[in-house]
Amino acid sequence: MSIDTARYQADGYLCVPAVFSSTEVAALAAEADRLAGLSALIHSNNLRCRWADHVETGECRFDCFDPVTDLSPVIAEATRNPALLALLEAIYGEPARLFKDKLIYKPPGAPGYDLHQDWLAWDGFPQSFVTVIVAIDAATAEAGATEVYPGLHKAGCLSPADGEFHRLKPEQVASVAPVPLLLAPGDVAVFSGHLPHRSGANRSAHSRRLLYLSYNAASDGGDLRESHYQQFQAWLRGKYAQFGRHGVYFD
Ligand SMILES: O=C(O)CCC(=O)C(=O)O
Repeated sequence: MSIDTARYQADGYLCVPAVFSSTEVAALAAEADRLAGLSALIHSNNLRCRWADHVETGECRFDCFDPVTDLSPVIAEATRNPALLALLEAIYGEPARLFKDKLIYKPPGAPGYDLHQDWLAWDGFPQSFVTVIVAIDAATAEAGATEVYPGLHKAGCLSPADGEFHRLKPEQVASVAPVPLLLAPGDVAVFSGHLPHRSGANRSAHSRRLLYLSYNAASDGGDLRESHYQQFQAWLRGKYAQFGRHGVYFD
């Protein structure tokens, strides 16, 4: 696999086809189905579950597990895929460490994601943070593929560095045309934590299941996943409490 790291540095993202075989993709799809059936786990008070309203009916539906690797040895194994780790090592010039792991289902009618950067101004949040998308289903424009703004990662953090999550304004990316990350099952995309991105709704008839795996360079904090999730869940508890929701838990 040849990895165009110069292109990654210039654009802030890279797509690599067929990193996962069709057999591996089939195993990931079966795992995604199995996890979607864990009805005792999928609860609005469970901090690992995220929800989104259907764009037409307004129905609130399950959208994402965050984290997911502790539920699934198959998905945990995918985060250690040798070709994926080689891609990250080429970008970093050193080994990568898993920081965060999400499985986004985005069923038909699910809304898109507002324009944002993934990097957050939290204590210890690694500068080397990148996100890897592993396509389980095809990410098409109709299904709401993630769209990135090439080169704008070079501007660094475009929001106040106050520890809050910020949506970006369209005028902050107006100088650049967005590029949809169109992926076939098994393809991978990697993008910088500072690369602005968004997505549209899923207007197709099929779910658009993608793994969103984030990593940091080993020398930039080492193994941070556990401390990240402690920090993230404390932050979530605070947000829920602001809305009077005190019965939340992590399971
Ligand atoms: O799944 C999508 O459409 C976008 C997800 C995203 O931008 C994110 O999780 O940061």
